[in-house]
Amino acid sequence: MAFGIVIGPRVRKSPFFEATVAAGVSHFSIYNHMYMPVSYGDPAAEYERLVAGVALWDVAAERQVEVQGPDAGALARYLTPRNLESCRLGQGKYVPICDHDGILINDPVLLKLDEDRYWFSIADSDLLLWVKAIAAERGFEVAVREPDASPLAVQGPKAEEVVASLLGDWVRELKYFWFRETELDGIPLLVARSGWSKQGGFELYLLDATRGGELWTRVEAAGRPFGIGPGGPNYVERVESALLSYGADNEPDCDPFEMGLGRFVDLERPDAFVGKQRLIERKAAGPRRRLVGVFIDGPPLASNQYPWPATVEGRHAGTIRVVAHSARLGRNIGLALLLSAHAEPGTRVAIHGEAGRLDGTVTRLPFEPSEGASVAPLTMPGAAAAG
Ligand code: THG
Repeated sequence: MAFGIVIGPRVRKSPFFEATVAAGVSHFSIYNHMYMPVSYGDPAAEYERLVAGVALWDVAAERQVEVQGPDAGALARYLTPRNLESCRLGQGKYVPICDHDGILINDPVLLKLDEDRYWFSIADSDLLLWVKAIAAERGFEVAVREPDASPLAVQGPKAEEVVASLLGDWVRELKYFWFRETELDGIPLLVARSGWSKQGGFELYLLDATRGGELWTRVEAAGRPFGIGPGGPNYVERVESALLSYGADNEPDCDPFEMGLGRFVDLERPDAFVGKQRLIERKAAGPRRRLVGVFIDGPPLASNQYPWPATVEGRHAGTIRVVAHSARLGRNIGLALLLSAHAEPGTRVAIHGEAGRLDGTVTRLPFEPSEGASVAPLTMPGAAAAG
């Protein structure tokens, strides 16, 4: 393609921007009004580092929405249908956020920093505006703001070695989604065991935006013996792992049940939360659509012209949101948002991509390697070279 994108002040730069340019970034996406690196020009190597080594990602675009004050906990509970009773200080939780109609409007990670201070580490929608409005309209006594916090992800099976060599062996004890504040030679950080892949790893939230270059350099140096290299949220791995990409996988009117997030919605909670009544009705009615997997026949596929329409027996059945060629599964896979009647595993769908018709088979998520191809299980990363 012969076009580019203008870099200007309206879209924000991450504190790691210069470091990523120096590291050879080739492609940015735009996420939360910020440039987010997604590739350094060698997708196969970037995938391989993630599943068999260790990768360094600038995910500062995962912006934080801070709520602080006597009503912070009450506001956090009011904002999500998830039950937060078990959320301890130092713990993170994946929390769908819905509007009053029960529609999914973001799917952040919530971090409980203190009894009166929480962060929502947000996906790509303007949650800050929403939280400010709900807090003010409901009279919650809180301050809502965007703190100076910019995650840098270290992902992959060797991430623990890298982060332990950088920060100490205590990081090995951090449980999934838990975090701790620390510093690295005076660079203030929050370290969490989390990240948008199923390969394991950490997110180092930089708490001083003036020190992005320094932190990047330190992590790269600590990672060098382990073969660290730059990357970004990896679209092939995330399709294989079926990690939800808000805005890509959903339509603007999808609810959490349709998106497979029903397990994070607690309708038995006695207290009020945004969208509760409509979520109760939606649950009772059953999902109109469902996010499912599809195995797509034919040679390796890629596209940048989503979504693709899908039909069953000539009739509209929904859309294919994203496709990828999975070397580990030895086949093309995709995520599809299909009308429930056509979302049963085994359903054959016709897919209408820009290069013509393709055929696929619906499968449940996460993808099961046993259904079809004879390949290594997904829990053994690196078993197959990335194509
Ligand atoms: N890390 C941080 N902030 C984020 C993301 C992140 N903000 C944006 C985006 N990612 C939020 N969306 C997700 C989606 C999925 C997961 C995390 C954030 C995730 N899901 C696991 C799963 O679905 O299997 C586990 C969920 C659970 O069981 O609690 O990890 O990545 N800081």
